[in-house]
Amino acid sequence: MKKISLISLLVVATCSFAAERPNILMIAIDDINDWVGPLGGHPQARTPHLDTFCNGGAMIFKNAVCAAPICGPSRSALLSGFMPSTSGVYGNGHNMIFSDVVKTHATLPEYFSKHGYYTLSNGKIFHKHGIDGQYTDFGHWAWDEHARARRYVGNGADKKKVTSCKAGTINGVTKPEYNGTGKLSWGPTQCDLEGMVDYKVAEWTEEILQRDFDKPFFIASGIIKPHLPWFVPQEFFDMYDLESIQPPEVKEDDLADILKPSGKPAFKPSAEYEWVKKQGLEKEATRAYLANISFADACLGKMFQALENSKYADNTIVVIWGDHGWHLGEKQRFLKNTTWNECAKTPFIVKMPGMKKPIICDRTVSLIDIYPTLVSLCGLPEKELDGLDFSKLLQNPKAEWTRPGITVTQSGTSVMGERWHYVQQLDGTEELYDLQNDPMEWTNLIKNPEHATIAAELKKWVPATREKFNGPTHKKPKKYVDADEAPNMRRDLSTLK
Ligand SMILES: [Ca+2]
Ligand SMILES: [Ca+2]
Repeated sequence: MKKISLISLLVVATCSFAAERPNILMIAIDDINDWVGPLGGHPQARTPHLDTFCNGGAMIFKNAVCAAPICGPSRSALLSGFMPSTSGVYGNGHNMIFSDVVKTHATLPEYFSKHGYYTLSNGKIFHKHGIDGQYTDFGHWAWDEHARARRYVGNGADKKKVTSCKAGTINGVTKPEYNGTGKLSWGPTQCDLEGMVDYKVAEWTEEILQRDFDKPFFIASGIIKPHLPWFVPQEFFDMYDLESIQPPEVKEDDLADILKPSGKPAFKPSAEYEWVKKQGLEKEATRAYLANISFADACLGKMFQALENSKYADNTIVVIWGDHGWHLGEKQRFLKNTTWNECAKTPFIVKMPGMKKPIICDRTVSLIDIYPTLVSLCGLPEKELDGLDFSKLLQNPKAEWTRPGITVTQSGTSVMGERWHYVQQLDGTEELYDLQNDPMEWTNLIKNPEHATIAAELKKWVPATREKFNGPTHKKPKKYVDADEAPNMRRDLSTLK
């Protein structure tokens, strides 16, 4: 008898509560660093829509980090709620559905489904994986409704204007001396804004926001740019004057003070960096990345407008995150997957209903904290996860916060404090930077005795153990199928914690 009455009480409580629960619009942006207006990472970055959105009321986390500085592991950590060191997901080849801890725990969207939300996604939210070389796992199994904007031919580059390191092509001209190794490529697309996949995701978001829902919703919309290749419509390249573009300042001997315990240099310049330098393309590369960010911003603008025009404008929490940062020459490299500032830090912005002005928060939150925080903000049952609930920071950005931001790679750990940044590689290489006086991380202070205490304090946060990944190796399928053709992998939510 007692059991029945408890259940009926819970049902009543859940129903009356459901009406007051906020909706969630979560927007992911792939490979975006802090070159956006609200973060000020590049003085020339133009993100008018994000600027307006933040000026209208949002919290901007200036020192937010990713759990891992590359797509798959970063997203897996955010969506599972478990750090790479807990799940064993360190690389893009590691599919979290084979991780022991993820097998028994609901992912973020599954947990919201399980507790009365209707969940929907489009675009890149989960990292896609091939299974057995046969079919594609888009993470579609985690959502009540999953759509996937399809690729269009016009999303490709205009061949007459493309630049590609591997193809040895610069501004449409191919010569043997242009050849390089690496992944950089950019240029205008054949289609305009309306033809782009990311714009289709924004249009889908707009349509969804016109629907009626009988439950609170959790919408996740994923923007792929500024992920390579940097192919966006010409109008976004035209927003920037090439001659006056300012590439990041690079110190040519920057890596000389990062030594392995053996005394040998721990890092060397990357192939992409050498190619850009040799070809004198610093300005072009910087402009291409900025153009891609402005394109992503245009897609964001469409979604912001759609939310504002909808009946959900006043009861929806908006969460915007980039999955990790990106190098554009700093530390003599391009791309991602490093433990430095440029890569570990990532844009992270939260708008709560009722926020009316931009609020800066300096606390070192992590994307791993999104899951427990949304659970708390939406009144779902508390769940044990690796992240911390930062909802108190949304009330008071100066509230106490003792944990640094921790970022784990296959080969090292970054421990980000508000001022000090400690980095350790598995081979024993260590770094310490004073971000207040040296934001570019040019001077490694690890050998400086007066900083030994601060280094030792931060070092305590390096994960003591690292789970190994036990799942099968990623096998790329012959063809990535569209989500609606992918097999049904939906999990029984009642069996998941
Ligand atoms: Ca990414
Ligand atoms: Ca240095």
